[in-house]
Amino acid sequence: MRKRVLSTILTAFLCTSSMLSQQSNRPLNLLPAPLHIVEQDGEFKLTHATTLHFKGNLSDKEYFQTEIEKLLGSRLKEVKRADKRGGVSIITDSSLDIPKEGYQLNIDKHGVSIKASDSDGVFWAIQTLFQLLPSEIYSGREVPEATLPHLIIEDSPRFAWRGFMLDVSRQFFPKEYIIKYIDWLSMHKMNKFHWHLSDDNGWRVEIKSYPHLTEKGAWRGENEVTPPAYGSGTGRYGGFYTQDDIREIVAYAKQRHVEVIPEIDLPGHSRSSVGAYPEMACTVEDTTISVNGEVKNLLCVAREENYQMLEAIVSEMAQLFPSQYFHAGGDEVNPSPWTKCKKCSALMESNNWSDPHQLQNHFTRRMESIVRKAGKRMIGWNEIIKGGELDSSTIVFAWQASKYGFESVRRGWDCVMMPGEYTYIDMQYTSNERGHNWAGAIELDKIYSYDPLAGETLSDEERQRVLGVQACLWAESLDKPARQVEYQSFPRLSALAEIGWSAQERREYSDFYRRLYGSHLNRLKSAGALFRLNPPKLNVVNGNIEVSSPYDLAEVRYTTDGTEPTVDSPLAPSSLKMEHFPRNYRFKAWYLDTPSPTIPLPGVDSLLLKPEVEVTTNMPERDRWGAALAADWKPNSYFRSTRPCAPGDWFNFQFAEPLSCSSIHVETGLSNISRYQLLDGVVEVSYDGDSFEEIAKITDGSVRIVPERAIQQLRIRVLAANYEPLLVIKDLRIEPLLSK
Ligand code: TNX
Repeated sequence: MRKRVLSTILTAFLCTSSMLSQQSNRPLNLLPAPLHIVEQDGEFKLTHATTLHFKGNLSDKEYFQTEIEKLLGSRLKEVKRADKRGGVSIITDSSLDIPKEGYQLNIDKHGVSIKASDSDGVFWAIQTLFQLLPSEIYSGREVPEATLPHLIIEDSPRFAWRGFMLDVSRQFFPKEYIIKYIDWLSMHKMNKFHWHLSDDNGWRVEIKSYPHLTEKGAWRGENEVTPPAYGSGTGRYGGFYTQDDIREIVAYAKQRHVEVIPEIDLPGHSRSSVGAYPEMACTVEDTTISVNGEVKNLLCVAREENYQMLEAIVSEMAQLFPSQYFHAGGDEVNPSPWTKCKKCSALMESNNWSDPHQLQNHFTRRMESIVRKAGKRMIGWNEIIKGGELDSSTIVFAWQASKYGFESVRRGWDCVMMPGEYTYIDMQYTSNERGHNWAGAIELDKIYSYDPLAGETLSDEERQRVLGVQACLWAESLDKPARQVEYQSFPRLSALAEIGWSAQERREYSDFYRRLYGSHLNRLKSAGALFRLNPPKLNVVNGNIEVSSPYDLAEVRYTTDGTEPTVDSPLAPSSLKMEHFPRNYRFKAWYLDTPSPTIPLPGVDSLLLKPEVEVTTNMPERDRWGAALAADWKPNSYFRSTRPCAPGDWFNFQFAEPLSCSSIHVETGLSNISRYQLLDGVVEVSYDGDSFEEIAKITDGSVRIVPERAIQQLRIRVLAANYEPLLVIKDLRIEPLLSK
């Protein structure tokens, strides 16, 4: 038999036919890339007649059989001894010399053999095996038989912590949705689900001893204890998980080898709990606005009853979550209310503290002992290393930068790396897509390029303390469009999975990209996950538009009239002559029926008109965000009111000369996260400089208007409050008259 030692790096190449085929074929396109793989000629057929010899954790057997039954229509017949004529043998044996979570997988004419020294290893081997099967293994649709390629794989993870955090406070995700995520994590060999269960905008875990936390604290709205925010609008918005829900999710995750780590975010980001139990806050009339725009969002750290309450909460949660870890938050505390609070000030004085961070450290130390008493190890966001020492068992989550992780391991604490600029998948992919951007845009190659150990020389011991890596998905901008949460996640989580699992020397972006487009997107699709497809790349050279596809044979379609391309729009050739008004070109790629974002030609913003204009408003202005900023033609400076908008408010643009144009895009609010928008208003124009007529309604932040002739003024008029702390008005985007 011809044997070839192959690295997936050399062999994986894009093969569209395999992407679309029903059978698992080469290239294998395993993701995350395994440590060692030897591909061999030949195939083994998995059929109804294949037997199963299993030694190990019965939950793994049950999982395997259930999934195989969905694929083949029946379970494999179980036998006492491995069937040499062609069976599946799965053996867990702690005396085997196989690293933790690692496995050996052999497929040859005798069948499939999986060996591991622990049950995790068996489960990850099963995930590899599933990637070798037709993608129906993920959709649960039946196929008559499945072929598996002959091969030898030895595999084990680079890091023990391969995590994903989901914020369910800013937006609530129902139980069924969390369950889907658990499946999607486990298919990527990701093993930690960090569940951000409380924040300013909602407390999501039922606590029997403090029922108001969810009865009141889980709901936002006009007359609720937490004000509307992040697209929650005027109605009552929210939800929570009952203790039964939690037990169900935790058990489901356990069977999929995903550990669920709960977080309640304290002592900042506590608007929802303080709203439910106001006595938990300092007794000051506090108007401090937190980074996320909330007031009264801090617990009093000097109120002794708070610690009794937290002890009760933590001990209830400790029963629900078998994980050894408990995340108690600690991020973004603005200590100003503490400095105004008598009790907190007295605590500082009696300890001779001069820095409010010492108050936070006091809180952290108290939480450490509460968490320890409940039998758990505490985790906190990297701010907790500021105010003093910590218990040696505490784990630091480095989110602001890797350097905080490195500092932690040098000071003796374990850390998990999740620097915002690489692993915060709430960031937008590119500057014209939805998402946060405080840590920059994070395209797929950017997240993939992250190496948690790069940039610092660590001793062996320090390196061991870097437990791994995690992606975080904050939910402020996930309210729309539907399933934006998946769009933000995939395929960036696929990249993160590989950072966590694959040896650094096995990682190469173009190889990852080929495996992703060659097979893995198809797996995601079968598993029911929406993903963001890389858009085509465009270049304008000497009047020619050059179009490069995101992957070979991708369908790229385009329009020339500014409308959204559809599957019926013409296919774009790789080079086309520019024959229309540049701003009216739109391009879009498809992967099967999944579209990429729509891309305009680069550089066309420079064609927008910038006429002389005077702006006025009745709304109070603040120095740094005055009305004039809505007419400086700079996209990143704009008007911010100092209060929520109210009926009757107006904002006026008076043009120095009558303005002729083809259209005007009127935009309120921040486009990337759609906050501070006008949700009920009108746009009026004045052709004669005197009388106004309504030309459009604004119900969703922005609108494009097409004036009939030259206009002298444009006015935005507010009809209703926006239930936001303020209103943003951005520069008009004025399109010149069409030449074609
Ligand atoms: C920072 S990350 C936060 C969150 C926000 C996030 C938005 C962290 C510990 N705090 O409250 O949701 O930025 O990206």
